[in-house]
Amino acid sequence: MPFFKDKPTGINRLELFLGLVACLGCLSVRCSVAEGDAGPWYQDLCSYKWEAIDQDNKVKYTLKLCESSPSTSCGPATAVCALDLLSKVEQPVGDLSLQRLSGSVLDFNNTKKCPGGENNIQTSISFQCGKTMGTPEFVAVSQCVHYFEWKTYAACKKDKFKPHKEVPCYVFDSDGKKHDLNPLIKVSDGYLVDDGDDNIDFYINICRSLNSPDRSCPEDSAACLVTGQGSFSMGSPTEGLELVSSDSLRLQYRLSPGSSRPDLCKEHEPAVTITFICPSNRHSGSAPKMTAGSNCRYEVEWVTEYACHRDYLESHSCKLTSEQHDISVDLTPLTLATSDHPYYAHSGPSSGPDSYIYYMNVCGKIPTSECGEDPFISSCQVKESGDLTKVAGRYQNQTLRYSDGDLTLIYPDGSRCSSGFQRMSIINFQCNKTASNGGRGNPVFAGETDCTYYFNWETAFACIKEKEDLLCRVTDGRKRYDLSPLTRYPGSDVSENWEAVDAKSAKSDSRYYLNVCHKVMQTGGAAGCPEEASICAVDKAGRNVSLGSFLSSPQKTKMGDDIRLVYTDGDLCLNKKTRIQTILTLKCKPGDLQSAPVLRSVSSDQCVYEFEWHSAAACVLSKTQGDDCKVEDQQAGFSFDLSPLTKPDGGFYNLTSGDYNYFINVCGPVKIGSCPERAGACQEEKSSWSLGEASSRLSYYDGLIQLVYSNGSKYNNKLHTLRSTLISFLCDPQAGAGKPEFQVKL
Ligand SMILES: *[C@@H]1O[C@H](CO)[C@@H](O)[C@H](O)[C@H]1NC(C)=O
Ligand SMILES: *[C@@H]1O[C@H](CO)[C@@H](O)[C@H](O)[C@H]1NC(C)=O
Ligand SMILES: *[C@@H]1O[C@H](CO)[C@@H](O)[C@H](O)[C@H]1NC(C)=O
Ligand SMILES: *[C@@H]1O[C@H](CO)[C@@H](O)[C@H](O)[C@H]1NC(C)=O
Ligand SMILES: *[C@@H]1O[C@H](CO)[C@@H](O)[C@H](O)[C@H]1NC(C)=O
Ligand SMILES: CC(=O)N[C@H]1CO[C@H](CO)[C@@H](O)[C@@H]1O
Repeated sequence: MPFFKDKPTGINRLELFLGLVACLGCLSVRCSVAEGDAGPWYQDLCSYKWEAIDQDNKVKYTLKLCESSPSTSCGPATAVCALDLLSKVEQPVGDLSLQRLSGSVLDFNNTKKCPGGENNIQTSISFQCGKTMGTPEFVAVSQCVHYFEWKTYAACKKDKFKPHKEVPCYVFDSDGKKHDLNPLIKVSDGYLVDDGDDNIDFYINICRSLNSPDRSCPEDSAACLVTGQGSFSMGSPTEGLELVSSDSLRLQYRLSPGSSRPDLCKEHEPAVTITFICPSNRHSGSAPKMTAGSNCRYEVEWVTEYACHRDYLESHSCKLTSEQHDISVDLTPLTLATSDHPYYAHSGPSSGPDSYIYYMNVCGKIPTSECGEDPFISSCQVKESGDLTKVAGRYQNQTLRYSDGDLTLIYPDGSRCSSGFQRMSIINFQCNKTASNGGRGNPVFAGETDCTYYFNWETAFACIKEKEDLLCRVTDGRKRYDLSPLTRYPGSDVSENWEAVDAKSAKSDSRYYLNVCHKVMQTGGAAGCPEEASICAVDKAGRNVSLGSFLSSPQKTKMGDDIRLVYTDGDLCLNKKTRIQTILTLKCKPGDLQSAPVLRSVSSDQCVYEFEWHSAAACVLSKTQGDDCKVEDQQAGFSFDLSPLTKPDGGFYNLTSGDYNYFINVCGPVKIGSCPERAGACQEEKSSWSLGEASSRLSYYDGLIQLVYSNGSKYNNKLHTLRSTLISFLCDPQAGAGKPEFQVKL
């Protein structure tokens, strides 16, 4: 049954897709390579003004590293300007002319003495080798010395991670909260943007040029269109990341000056806008998705947790709470008592002269006094040959961070190294449900850079329960599927579980609640379901049985085009030996995201439940259009012909909604009464309006088949919007030709 929508704004996406198709057929481009002027090793950082915020003291710092850099508001002679965010008083804390570079530490002295101290006010920036341009991080202020730490490729030896072009990749929001996309930057290669088009590939990197020798993208490109004809730059990083709102950020790429525009862009200047969105919940991280692309202007949307402010990702305790961080992590079971033996890890060849032992605790003092009695020492470095000990980190100002899947604990404030930097330990926790030591596991030394010590630690207490979402997609050659539109979340539009229908008996003993790639929500009839269950049966007696959990991604079936999602590890079956599993077979049903799954069979031992689900979410992702009331995509393997629905000789489907009668035809005009000529849909009350000229151009978009009629009669508003109509078709083998239903009028 087709239904239709009267909607003036539904057509952009379709026009944009056409633009993409028009981009094919092009020539290769050469780009000019700008030579950087010789300068200090941190020359690449000179082009920008940098900011850092001391959240505790509410001070905002602005940094101007070089003469050529943009000035801070303290004036052109100031290298570091400190603004007290509460009093709004500004103060230089480092002069450009009083700079001193010793190794990787850059100091800016000031002429003023520290009140009550010996030394002058000054700033000390400790650089470390990093893979990206990085950001200055405020570390501490002590005796009027303002310490910053900066991990940047500029500080690496032999230009190890130096890109062709990179721009600053962080931003502060109006609350002074930092949003940092540096972790998303790829040192080599990039991200494939989900554009739904099989004929082209669109690659992007974040804030940095793509380094992708295989795809021969122009050297400076950060967005690259790869077609059968070649690879074309659609833009380079030119400006840094911008803030759009507290939960969205924007990055724009333009062609670098001097490089020529690809022929396929004709007179249009290529431009790429990437919008990063902090998901409203911990669930919705996704791949970057193209939302528009015409005339060489591309818009990409990316939902990622890195777009969220860091306070959302981080805590300074041993827990991340679902209230503040939308996720529950609790490492306190790892904390040792004073009578326990400390955790430890070795570095270097065991008992060699450069061998160290690191004693550790998690979120607490190590139960040993090798590094002294300071009550906050949580990481202690002991040289095995000799009595050299150093504090490698304290838990007092620790940071626990969870972002797009990584859980790290950072212990700062260890003993100062010769650079002035305080030793620091960073532990990367990984989930291992069967870790040794009763699930606690042990730290393993992973490396050291400039007084920062890295450890890996597999433990059962780092198993994050909500990690599932990234796995709800299926890729099969060039065909892509995504079941996540079926996932239900608390607080979203539809915040109830799916409930399956029992095909065998209408008055079944049990009700079946399920979710897709996610746990069942413990609400409504599923309130008593086991927490881990992704599908749960509740019988008349109120007993709730897990029929399986989401532990593996959906797969394409070996035969046919169906998607199979298997939930395993449910409750014990009747034999009390094996566990129940559920097989969901999803079949493409264009246009239908509403239908529920149907229970098809239960094995006699009640160990295997099989459901079938007809849904548009199981249709191949594609954006295609076709003429003559037909649309097909051979690669994606579909073909639709709606011409049998066309009523000949201006015939129509008739329906009534409110005070209006509507007459519509499919892929052809209606002829009735005073309806304007050529109208494909017509609205009638006392007089008649065209809701759009008939068209036979059919489109397919991720399982939805749509027909747009535009250029209808003028609307009664200021802009005199022309009325238009969007007809969506829902596949229903039983319906025959069906009849239209009215949806919304906008
Ligand atoms: C800072 O400058 C003062 C003189 O203005 C000088 O006495 C002091 O040694 C300098 N400090 C550093 C660390 O360069
Ligand atoms: C470190 O933690 C202490 C106690 O929680 C706090 O008073 C201090 O401001 C913190 N320092 C920094 C630099 O965060
Ligand atoms: C988990 O830890 C156990 C014990 O150390 C080890 O045998 C196993 O290989 C680990 N599993 C993974 C997936 O690393
Ligand atoms: C359309 O349907 C309405 C209500 O069912 C009816 O009153 C009207 O006569 C029909 N119009 C035509 C042209 O069939
Ligand atoms: C709408 O009408 C204008 C002017 O007649 C025309 O240029 C345009 O192509 C029409 N749009 C469509 C989608 O038919
Ligand atoms: C709310 C509810 O009824 N929960 C029950 C689910 O099933 C288990 C065992 O079958 C019971 O222990 C719960 O009380």
